[in-house]
Amino acid sequence: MENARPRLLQFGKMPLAQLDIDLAQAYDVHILSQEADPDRFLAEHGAEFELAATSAAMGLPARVVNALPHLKFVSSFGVGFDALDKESLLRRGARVGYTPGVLDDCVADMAFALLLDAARGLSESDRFVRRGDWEKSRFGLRTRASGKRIGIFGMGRIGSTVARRASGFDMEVAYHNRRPVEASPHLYLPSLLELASWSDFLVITAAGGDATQHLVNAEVLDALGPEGILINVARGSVVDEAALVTALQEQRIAGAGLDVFEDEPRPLPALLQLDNVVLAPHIASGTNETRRAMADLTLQNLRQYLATGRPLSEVPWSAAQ
Ligand code: 8YV
Repeated sequence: MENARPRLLQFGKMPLAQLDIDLAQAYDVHILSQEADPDRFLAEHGAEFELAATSAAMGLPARVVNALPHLKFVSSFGVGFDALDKESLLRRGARVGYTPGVLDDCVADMAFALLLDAARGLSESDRFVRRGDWEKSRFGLRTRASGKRIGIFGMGRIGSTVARRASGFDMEVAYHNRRPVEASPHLYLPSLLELASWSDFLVITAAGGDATQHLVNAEVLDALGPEGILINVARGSVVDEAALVTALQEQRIAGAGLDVFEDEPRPLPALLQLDNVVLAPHIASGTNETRRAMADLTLQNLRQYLATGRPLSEVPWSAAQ
């Protein structure tokens, strides 16, 4: 029965080891990154694959799509699809599945973890205690979070989950989005600059990609101002990281909490020197429960594509929509 399993090109190892096992059980999997010479493997075997699997972090570059002339479906583990090469996938006519909806809670939790940490200096205070500084001095006073204004850039599923968390902290909520969200009860501000000026905390939950590249720039950070705190759980590309470093160094904003960076896993070295920023290694969806739910949807998308020709969750620009 070995050969009855559909062939699947997996771009690399998945962010959940069990998913590698699950995929290998259901499919005749070849992991491209584990081939001694991936380019040669693609040249020799690329035409044998109709199915591929990847993650939001790994993405799928044009170089790989172009080497898979019969590619029909890609199942991607993650909600972001900015690293999947849209042009080559559209040209190929391949459909693309992804995993929205199942990670909103954990990503919103992480936004609040970073927000509270950046406001109250939790990570910094941990370093303070471990260094033995408590016996020598008092930890400085920090910023209150509850009751403050939270500005959400990107009012999609994750943004609105952040807004729900904010109500538990008695915060005022406003947002900016390409267009107002009809069902949203919150204040819509028509520009990111206005949102930043209005906010005590500016939380980024907008999708990455060309449309949002560096939208959070020096001007937006100055609008957020010296009491303001920036939180990013979306994509590093949305923020001009060099401008952020300067704003933090010059204390033109009060602080930041970042789960994502322009060049992962390499945050700008200057960030590592600053105490007014909390850094996390892109772990917002990184709980056992959520990663399992993402894995299940990745598998379900493959199964459903094979059964019906359409996955359960398909990226908005996926072929023939
Ligand atoms: C993933 C993410 O953990 O879903 C996304 O778009 O960025 C994260 O949830 C990561 O990209 C897994 O590949």
